[in-house]
Amino acid sequence: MDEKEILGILKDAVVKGDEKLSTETAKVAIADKMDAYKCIKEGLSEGMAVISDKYDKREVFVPQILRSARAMNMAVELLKPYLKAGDSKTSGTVVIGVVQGDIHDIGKNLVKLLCEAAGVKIIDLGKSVSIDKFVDAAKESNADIVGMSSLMTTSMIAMPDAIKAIRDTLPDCKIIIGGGAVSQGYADKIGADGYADDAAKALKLVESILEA
Ligand code: B1M
Repeated sequence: MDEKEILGILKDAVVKGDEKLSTETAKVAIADKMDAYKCIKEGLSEGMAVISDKYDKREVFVPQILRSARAMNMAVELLKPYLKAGDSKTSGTVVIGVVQGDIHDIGKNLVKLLCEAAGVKIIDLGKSVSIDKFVDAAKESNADIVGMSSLMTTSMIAMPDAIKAIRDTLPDCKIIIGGGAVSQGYADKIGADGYADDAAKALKLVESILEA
């Protein structure tokens, strides 16, 4: 199998929600010494994008989406140790979580994965995180950055209050946001320090803030 074929099968495995196929193919990719990040971005994530689109069009429903997410996550777990740390000399602490009322954590987990692979310390608060929890974790860890993710219009509205509460406690802490519900325009509007629309850009953003 060549690289293109492997990426195609990883993508299909996620679309089909086939965890056996996704994990077996991830093992082949590892044995072939393929770039683990490429497998995640150009294989598994592409599959997640296809199934997400089908979900939006009501062509598939929650059970299929959950199977796809599982097929993706299990393959990601196998690929994780092979992610290159890159050339980054960045050090710093980032508190990350999905805002309250929102349990969509697939994208946040990808951001976390890339940042950790680059050597950034991540404190992951998980999903549906309250403002108090963000503030407490940022304070306890003296975080350089707090990253908030939102996939829902009903959860993104917690972000302005969270930004205010974090700034009141830690004025030097930078706040970045991401996730399908938000945009650069929204980040500007609520006074966030940065926005990224994918995990690779989120890592670049984190690195640029930590290096500044
Ligand atoms: Co639901 N869901 N969901 N869902 N779900 C959406 C988000 C939705 C847009 C679908 C739709 O209706 N078209 C819609 C929200 C509508 C809105 O608010 N306007 C929706 C809804 C309504 C719901 C429920 C309410 C459905 C119901 O129960 N009736 C329910 C909500 C539960 C809750 O949160 N309280 C629900 C549940 C679920 C599942 C559990 C089935 C599952 C989540 C599983 C999980 O995450 N563990 C799910 C999924 C998978 C989706 C879709 C299909 C896919 C989301 C996803 O994982 N994308 C989504 C539709 C869609 O997006 N087209 C949808 C892949 C992921 C890699 O992308 O998260 O955008 P994303 O992350 C990217 C970037 O955004 C960025 O980097 C990532 C990687 O490149 N990024 C950051 C993310 N976070 C970042 C943070 C950063 C920087 C960059 O800095 C901090």
